[in-house]
Amino acid sequence: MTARQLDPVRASLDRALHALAALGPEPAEHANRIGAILWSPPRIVIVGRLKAGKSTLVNALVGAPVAETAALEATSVVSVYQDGAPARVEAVLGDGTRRPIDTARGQVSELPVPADEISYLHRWLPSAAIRDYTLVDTPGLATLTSENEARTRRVLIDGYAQTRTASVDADAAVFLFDSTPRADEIAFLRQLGFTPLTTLGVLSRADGFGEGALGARDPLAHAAEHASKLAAELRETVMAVLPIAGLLAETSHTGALTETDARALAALDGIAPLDLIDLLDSEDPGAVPPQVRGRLLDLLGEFGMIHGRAVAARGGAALNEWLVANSGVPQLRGVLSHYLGAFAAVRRAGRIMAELDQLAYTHPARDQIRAITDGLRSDPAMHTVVLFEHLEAMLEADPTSPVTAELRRLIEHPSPAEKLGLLPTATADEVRGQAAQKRAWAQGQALSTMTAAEDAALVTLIHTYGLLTRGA
Ligand SMILES: Nc1nc2c(ncn2[C@@H]2O[C@H](COP(=O)(O)OP(=O)(O)O)[C@@H](O)[C@H]2O)c(=O)[nH]1
Ligand SMILES: [Mg+2]
Repeated sequence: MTARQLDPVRASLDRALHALAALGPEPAEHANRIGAILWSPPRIVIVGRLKAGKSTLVNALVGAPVAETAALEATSVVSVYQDGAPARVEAVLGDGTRRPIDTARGQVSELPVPADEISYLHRWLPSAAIRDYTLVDTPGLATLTSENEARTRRVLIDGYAQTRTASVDADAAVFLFDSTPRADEIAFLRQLGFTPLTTLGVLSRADGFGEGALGARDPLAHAAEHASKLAAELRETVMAVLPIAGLLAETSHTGALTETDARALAALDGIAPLDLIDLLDSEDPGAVPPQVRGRLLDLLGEFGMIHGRAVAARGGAALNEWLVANSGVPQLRGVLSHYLGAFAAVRRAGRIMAELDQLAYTHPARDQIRAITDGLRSDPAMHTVVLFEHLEAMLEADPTSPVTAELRRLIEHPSPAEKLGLLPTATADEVRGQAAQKRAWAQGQALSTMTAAEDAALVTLIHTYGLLTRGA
């Protein structure tokens, strides 16, 4: 593994684990266990109400129809999708034991034991799309079935505290809602314990937003406008809100759309939208037979059928491209890999620090281990990870403290100017001046802190502003 190109954070943690392993055979076992966390990609969990479009989005992101969206038994358990060959599925039971499961073209039709005994399904499939992060599909919350909600909670929240073995240990969340999220959904999200930097909002089913495909307004544009309003309202909970038409993305990213489909859709051109929707409900034989119309509706939805017809005349490839462009998924992928995935990796590094801290308290070799963790915390490569630890602690202790806001800004932005709340065009002198001011402010705050978390965070803030003052 050391031959692999390491990012600086992983390289530092890897060195620390090697130092731990060098302390003896028993510490080496701990190093291996913790190393498994370091070397598996961060996990992004998809949460939201039943029928919000979670599994559809997973299929679109993975690029294959792997997540069951019909009312199969498997939709009622948590599934972890990880890059790996050969494609296979295991059921992880409550006690951590694993059972292989038969699949038909990747789909699970039958569970080997009752859903209640399964903590989650662990699914491997070779897919470059999930190389950098693993996706976790959940059954859904606060809906018709309280068992689904209980299962989601158990594996994400309760499972974590009780039995580590049967928990999925997610590092970030994508929160799907199809209108304005309800108070209980936001409460659930807060309970998951993610920071706003590791939580992304998705306004799903954008193709049917507002009055839908037949309304006076374009639903995609309407959804985009609503999403930016929600992003401002939910600023304390999510990093952004993106509008997504998961169905359009699933159809175009999984290769479900054929040339024949495009031809059939093009043959429906010229019919007024309202008449087209009526036709979809009827058994009228028509130029395009009812079962073909039904298939098109499943693939494209009403919006895709009405507005895709003109594009379909140019062929399947053109229609596919149009679906991708209107789905919002390319933008989502960008945010997942550049922001959410990156912050999830920071959180994962923080979890490794926490594991080492635990050993530094409990292990007989605690003094040597403490030296390793102290070394890590003063390593410049680990700076963002340390700030993130403080942010998590502050969100719990005092989310509205100005210290919390400062930590968030420092982590969120890559450039020194923006880290300090200046415009990216600020001069080096302005940056140094602002850093000095912030440092003085933090020193003042440190004289009368409200909580232990704030006390500790301010020590790090003073150090950070000090570095920025010196232009580091
Ligand atoms: N029109 C439209 N339908 C969608 C979209 N996303 C999901 N659906 C449909 O909504 C239903 C529920 O989706 P599913 O992904 O299983 O929801 P889950 O319960 O959150 O996993 C399925 O019939 C999907 O085809 C979307 O973006 N647009
Ligand atoms: Mg589902």
